[in-house]
Parts: sequence; structure tokens; C-alpha cells
Amino acid sequence: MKQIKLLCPSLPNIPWQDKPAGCTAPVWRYQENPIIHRNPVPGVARIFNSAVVPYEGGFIGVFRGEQINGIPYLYLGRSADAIHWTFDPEKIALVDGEGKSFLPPYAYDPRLIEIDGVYYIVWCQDAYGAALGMAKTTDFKTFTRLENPFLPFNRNGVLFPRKVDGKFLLLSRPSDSGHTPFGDIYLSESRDMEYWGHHRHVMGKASEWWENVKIGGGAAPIETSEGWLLIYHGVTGTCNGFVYSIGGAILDRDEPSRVKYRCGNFLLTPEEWYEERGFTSNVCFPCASLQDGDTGRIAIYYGAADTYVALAFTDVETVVNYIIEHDTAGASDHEEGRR
Ligand code: BMA
Repeated sequence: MKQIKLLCPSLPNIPWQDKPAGCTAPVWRYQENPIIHRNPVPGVARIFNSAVVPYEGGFIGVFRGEQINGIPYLYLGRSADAIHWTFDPEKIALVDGEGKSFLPPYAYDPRLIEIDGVYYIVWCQDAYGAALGMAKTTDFKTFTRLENPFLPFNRNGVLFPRKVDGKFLLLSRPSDSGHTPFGDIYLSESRDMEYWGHHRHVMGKASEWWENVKIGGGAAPIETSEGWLLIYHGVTGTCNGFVYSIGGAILDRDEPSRVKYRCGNFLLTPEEWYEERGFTSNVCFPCASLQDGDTGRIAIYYGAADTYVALAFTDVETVVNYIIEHDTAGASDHEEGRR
């Protein structure tokens, strides 16, 4: 087993449960899952596919709230322990650069990433088609929209938690207007969070059953001594529709469009009632993680069955070694991704 370190700050109050005795899986579920149940806020039927970060000694998050009218929007939540959450009853009030209210027709699957003291939210919204929306905040009171990074159709926008070689990095998944029967992960870079380019292919669907239709970014990449740990989602098709599992890969630290290792096995696939049964059955959709640089502990937040938020745990040595042991990365993963 390789010795691997998390290259991130300490987080002594990270939520945690030890691996259950006899468990051989690389990632194990929180025993009290799901942590967010149906009808969590008046007017909101379900919260899922959401993102959290440490903030002022506790935790704060941007949550996908499916309103009872069926339209998804972004809601703010706070927690002392990152497990029990209270939510603002009103949607997050975005403003544009002039301070005027900005309300896209819908907004879903937010990721929340802190870079140099600024908190960025990336989500999927309508922009004459499903596209990425972005905003920034420093105080979680004023949320200022940024220019949309890409044309439609594009989903699953995931920022890296620091600049690499002086540039912001963003993973995304170009797609179509429907339920998207294809999709690879791409990397783009920007010097100013406005103009994005130098697009590179990172990785595509694979032959393993659980990711043989499409893949998409999940939590913000986690920096480790072995490379960027990417926790993503992989999708297969069945007679009853798509099944979403959680996968893992390690990207090169300096050139993250190069995949060093890619795990042929899923890290977690729908097995529990809250993953198999809900508004959309058989969905585990990771959008965030917390990590403690001192202990190597990682807590993964994932949407379950488009209905709940659930939590799972691993530690950096366990998960990175598991990915390396089950590596199936091929030539198109290892290459720079530029043609
Ligand atoms: C994807 C996204 C996710 C959702 C998943 C499963 O296309 O819309 O928000 O969790 O489908 O329904």
C-alpha cells in the first residue's frame, strides 16, 4: 500500500464514522443516511445533489431544492456538524454585476468551491438551453453572477480548488438538450474566470458496465501527493432507465487533463433503499466532499435517488490505493486530450 497524503488544510470537525468491521469496500456509507429527508423546507419537496464547505468554524452549503412546482433552485443551508442542516426558506437571491436581481428560470446541481477566500458556485441553468451558470460570494449574503463560461449544452461544472500554473481550471461535460445519452469530462482554463479556453479532453465513458453510457464531474478535485483525486459519476442504461454510480480517478497534478489512474470498479453504486427508491431510482450523484489534511479522512456528499442527500466516508490511502489497484486507464485517458 502506497503512503499517500492529502495536500489540504486540516478540518478536525469533519463528519466521520470508522469503516464498519468486515467492510471491504473502499467507500462506506454513513449509518444514519439519508442526512436530508423529503420536504425539508416549506415549498421545497426534495433537496439533493448539493455542495458544502467549511465556513466560520462550522459548515455552509448551496443546495439543490426541488420546489413543489417542480422547478429546481438554489438554497443556502448551514450546519454546525455538516450532518444536521437548516435551510433559508427563500431561494438564494443572485444579483448581476450592477446589483440587479438575476433569476434564471431554473438552477440545479450546484458545486461550491473556495479559491483564495472567494466562494464560487457553479450550477446548471437555462441559457437558451442547459448551460453552466456561475456566481461568487465572500460573505454568503451577496451572490454576484459571473458570465456563463460556456455555450449550451453543458452540465456538471466543477472548479479546481486552486489555480494551476496561474490559471483557474474547470471541468465540464458538454451534452445535449435532453437526458443526454453521451458525455465525456473536459478541462478548460481561464486567467480571469470569464474567458475560458485551452479545452482538453480528460476522460470519456468506459467499457465497464457502470460507466458505459456517460460520465460527469462530481466533487471538486481533491489534491493528494499522488495527484488530483476526482470523484465523479458514471452512468449505465437499463430497461428502467439510467443508473448513476460513483467512480474515482487520479489526475496529474500539473497537467490534470492527463489521467494517471482510473478505477475500473465503481466506488459506490445504488444499493440502499434511499438510493434505489425515490423520485428517480438508482442514483448516487456526488457533488461535494470535505477532507481533513491531518488524518486523511474524506466525507463525500451525494444526492440519492434525486430525493435525499447522503454521506459516505473514505480515507485518502484507502481510496487512492484502491483506484491504483483497479486501474484501467487507457491511452486516451493518459494523453493530454488535445487533437
Ligand atoms: C442528470 C441530472 C442530475 C440528476 C440525474 C439523475 O441528468 O439532471 O441532476 O440527478 O440526471 O436523474
